[in-house]
Amino acid sequence: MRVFYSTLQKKHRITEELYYGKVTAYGDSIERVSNITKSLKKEKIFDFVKPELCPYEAILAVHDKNYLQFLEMTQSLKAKEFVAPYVFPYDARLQKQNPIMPYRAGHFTFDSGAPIMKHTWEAACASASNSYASAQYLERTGEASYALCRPPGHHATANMYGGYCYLNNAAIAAKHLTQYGKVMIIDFDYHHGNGSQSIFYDSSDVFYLSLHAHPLVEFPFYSGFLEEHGIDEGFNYNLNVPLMPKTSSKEYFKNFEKSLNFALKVMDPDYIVVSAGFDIQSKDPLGHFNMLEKDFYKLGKMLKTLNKKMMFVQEGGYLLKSLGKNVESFLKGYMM
Ligand code: SP5
Ligand code: ZN
Repeated sequence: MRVFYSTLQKKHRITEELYYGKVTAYGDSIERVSNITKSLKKEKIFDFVKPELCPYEAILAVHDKNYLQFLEMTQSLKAKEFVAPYVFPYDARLQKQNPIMPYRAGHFTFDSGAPIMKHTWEAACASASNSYASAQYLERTGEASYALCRPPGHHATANMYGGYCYLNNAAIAAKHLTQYGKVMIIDFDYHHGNGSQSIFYDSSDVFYLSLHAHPLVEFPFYSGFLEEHGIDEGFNYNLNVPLMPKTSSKEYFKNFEKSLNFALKVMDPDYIVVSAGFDIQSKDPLGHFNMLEKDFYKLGKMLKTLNKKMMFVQEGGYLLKSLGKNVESFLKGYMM
């Protein structure tokens, strides 16, 4: 299987995040990618490819122009500078005044846990180039591939970053594929993909299905509830399955199969983009589900039985000890 990955992604190096007012270690460390590449490179069945930089238009198809201008501008930060807003707009009418300035970054984020540094934009573009390349490859060859995206993407909305995400990699891939057919996003990250949901909330071109920890008790708190079904054209094209922390793998699979069957009755997609978050693994520092290596294998196998054109986009997953092995197990489950 092809793995799209670029070393430029490691230029986004953040050490700390603000969490409940306290400075803690940044969850999206560069070791996450090293860990995954190490596991996959041991196997001859994975073929690493550095993608071309994806066209600006492909990003613009998902994100607002002034948001992208803001992100681009942060390249002029000094080597050790970070953008981390502490003030957030409380009135939409006040937001319009020249928001493209570091001290008005609160305009473009919902979260104080995702700082920006000099190379964030470059790394985010490299990361999005993986999923774009996967989408192109899927459309041209029908072959599945794995986009080793980091920074991840599913929390990024059209005009806001947060949850370690700046550009929505899965949405960029899905949007590209809508030119060729109907698309379903299946998101199994521990956290709800509020960005992916919001980007396609009023559209029936992309069905968004997500299983995640209940937003009453987990990040991103303000979205991911069962009642969110989509609006206008997109009504019924959004399905959230919030599950309580400590949900067993057995219960998880039951919910997965049930919700997937329901989604497939609403839409028979030509393409499936899987937002693969491995923070559902047992003992993940950010997650409280209990998926083991063998469960990821089973999950991959189950997706294979759908017999659809499919691609995989890396999202979360923070337990370094297991991350690489679980990614490998999941992809092997799909391949074998
Ligand atoms: C892509 C993805 O999985 N994003 C998750 C973002 C969650 N952000 C809040 C997590 C804060 C964790 N840091 C504190 C560790 C406490 N043990
Ligand atoms: Zn997550």
